[in-house]
Amino acid sequence: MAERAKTPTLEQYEAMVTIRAFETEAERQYKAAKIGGYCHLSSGQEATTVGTMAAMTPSDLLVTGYRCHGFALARGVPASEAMAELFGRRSGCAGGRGGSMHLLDPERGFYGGWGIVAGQLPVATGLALALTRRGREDAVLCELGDGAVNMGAWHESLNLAALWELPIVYLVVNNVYGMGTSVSRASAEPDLFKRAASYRMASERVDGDDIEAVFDATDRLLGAAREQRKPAVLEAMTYRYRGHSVADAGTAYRTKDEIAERRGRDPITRVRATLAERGAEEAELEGAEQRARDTVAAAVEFADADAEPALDRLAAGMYAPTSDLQFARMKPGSPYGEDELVYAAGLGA
Ligand SMILES: Cc1ncc(C[n+]2csc(CCOP(=O)(O)OP(=O)(O)O)c2C)c(N)n1
Ligand SMILES: [Mg+2]
Repeated sequence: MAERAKTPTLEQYEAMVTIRAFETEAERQYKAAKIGGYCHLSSGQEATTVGTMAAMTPSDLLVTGYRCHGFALARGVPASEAMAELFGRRSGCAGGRGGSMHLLDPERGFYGGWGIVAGQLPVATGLALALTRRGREDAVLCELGDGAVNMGAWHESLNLAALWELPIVYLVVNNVYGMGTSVSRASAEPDLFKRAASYRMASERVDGDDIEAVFDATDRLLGAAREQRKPAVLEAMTYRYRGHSVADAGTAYRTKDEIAERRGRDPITRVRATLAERGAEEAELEGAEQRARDTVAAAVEFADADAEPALDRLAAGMYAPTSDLQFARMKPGSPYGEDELVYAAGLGA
């Protein structure tokens, strides 16, 4: 395999700045009513996002929760297609029918964007099983929040992944809070990575604002997943600057001092300083920043000009092509169906 450039690279810096600019613009567009539904921003978490994505190969698979804009961008989804999805437009990466929480791009190995807390874990675990059944030497990276580790699906998924030796890394993005409850108030074992021990699974914690540390840990764990089918948990310690969603000011459950203190050790500023120390010219860094702004401005222009999805696409992709058979089996009188419609009978119809 070709030697990879040392992290952080200028490209990774540009990716981080692009994510920050994208999120800032998404909030603005939401408040201008161009974006509907929910919208969760990841500003502050860019080192975790870009560092983990840099360790994935093109044929690895990615599954995330709903705070997914940054992951989609870092995985290679064009900003125009991600923004069009937020706008609910037809060129959006989910056809304009998923919105902010359900970004999707299977061709780039990105299987969503999931709105139900921990709902992505069984899906990701199943994908890892599919990889082994098909004899592929790839791995799944499944992102989840600190709030998802108290859900049943977490335990069920980790148990099976360990038992069946599945090639999967569960990335717990610990940004200190769920919607408004801190990890220390929600988790009896607040060192979340330690919970993997219940399943005899490898796990570690990393400074999620240190892109080199994030990349190294993810690279190592994904490597073990691919080559030795060793699943793992990686807990990345980071912080979200904005509220839980754009509807939350984010100040009712944490102090302004705390937010200011975290902003004071911003991961993007850290990467900029590292690159400068290693010899990057100011003009190169500013060039990356300008390209990021241009990319996001063009994405908004693209999304705004794009059409809404056609009405007849509303149910497209909901059922597999074999679903006619499935429904025929459920019809009254079929071997698997009811003789009469139970509901209607119950109602005396
Ligand atoms: C099953 C389920 N319960 C509740 C919710 C509402 N909800 C959305 S996000 C969230 C908190 C999740 O926090 P965390 O996992 O830490 O992720 P973060 O938002 O910090 O990225 C909750 C309770 C949901 N979407 N799904
Ligand atoms: Mg959280």
